[in-house]
Amino acid sequence: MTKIVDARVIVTCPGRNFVTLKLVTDDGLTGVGDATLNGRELAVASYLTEHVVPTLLGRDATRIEDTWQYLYKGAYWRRGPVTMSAIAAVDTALWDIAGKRAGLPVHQLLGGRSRDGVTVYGHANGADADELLTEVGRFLDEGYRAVRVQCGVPGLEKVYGVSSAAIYEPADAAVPSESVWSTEAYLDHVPEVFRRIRAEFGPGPKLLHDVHHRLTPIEAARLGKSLEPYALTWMEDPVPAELQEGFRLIRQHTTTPVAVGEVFNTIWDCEQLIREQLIDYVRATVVHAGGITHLRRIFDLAALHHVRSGSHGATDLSPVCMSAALQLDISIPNFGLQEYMPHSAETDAVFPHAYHYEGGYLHPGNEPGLGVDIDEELAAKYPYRPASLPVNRLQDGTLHSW
Ligand code: KDG
Ligand code: MG
Repeated sequence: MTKIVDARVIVTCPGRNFVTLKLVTDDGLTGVGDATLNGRELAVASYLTEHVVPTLLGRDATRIEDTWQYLYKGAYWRRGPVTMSAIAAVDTALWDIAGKRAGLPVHQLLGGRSRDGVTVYGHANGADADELLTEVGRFLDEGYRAVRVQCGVPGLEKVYGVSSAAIYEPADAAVPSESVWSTEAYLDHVPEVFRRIRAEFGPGPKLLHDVHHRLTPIEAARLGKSLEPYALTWMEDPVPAELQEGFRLIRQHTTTPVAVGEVFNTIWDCEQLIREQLIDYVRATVVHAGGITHLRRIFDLAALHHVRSGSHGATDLSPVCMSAALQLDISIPNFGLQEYMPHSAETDAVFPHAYHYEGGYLHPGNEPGLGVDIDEELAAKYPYRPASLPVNRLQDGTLHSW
């Protein structure tokens, strides 16, 4: 038995907000877990501080599964992003400690490497198709094999995923900013953008597109059909996924592969999607889906049904989450793709990490544990700043999914 003797919840804003849990054991090991929930950071920090930390002190750090069950079943109130992000942070930190105790990277505890590197996709975007083509070319020159493509839509001032900023950051104001959306303008524009990309770069690059939950199933079916000639690797979040059956309708109409899951927090959010093979990629990730323990459960179920992983990796997931996600990516049999958007230099300095990018792949490194830490002294220099995700309205003012 090795006891947890300290548990610190660290909130820091090196360019954007992150919540990190750091656990310390009586034999001097430390472990870190990401608990960042974009725009709702303090809710998870408070859940951890008030309700979780008091139950951790004195607990056996080697009992990872039991601790997960204790926090999940013991709360009585199951699921939900706040609870599951808090559980994820504890679970991730315990895996980190287990790896350090064994002197092995966590992927060695998960069965070892199933591949040599983790194929990642980058984000190319442009205000118009010309700008976008230049960006796609830049990613391909940097060695990326897969590129997510987002383009401005004529007549719409702001479109999800399109920005001139070097670092992706949608949480742009303390009180949510608002943008205006037209499904008609969007559906009219997107196929031509992909036609131009394939005409310029040929069939080689894997192309992805994020719809960001904005369509109905029949609209998504139409989009998928119109994109079939351009052979996308996936169409992401075509519809909000609360209604899992909604995906059946999309499936009946198009062979464009479907990816979904960045807002999922348990296996129950995707159980039907996976079991009925209504999707091709499940994009849940460590921090929001209950940690390494629970995400591996999701990926194992997915493997039975020909569904691959496609973990979320936006910049609002800290390098701690990325380090943990890479341990799973490199080891599971049904890996698909990993999203990768480099963090700012300030964030990288607060979270020194062993993973690195090379020629289209991320490599988790071979450090014991997760291969990541938080510099607490530096983190303290960046106090929390309120920041919210935007909301989206139709042209007549109706609130729509963002
Ligand atoms: O916090 C929300 C972002 O992580 C999300 O908008 C990013 O859709 C996203 C993606 O695919 O990375
Ligand atoms: Mg997305």
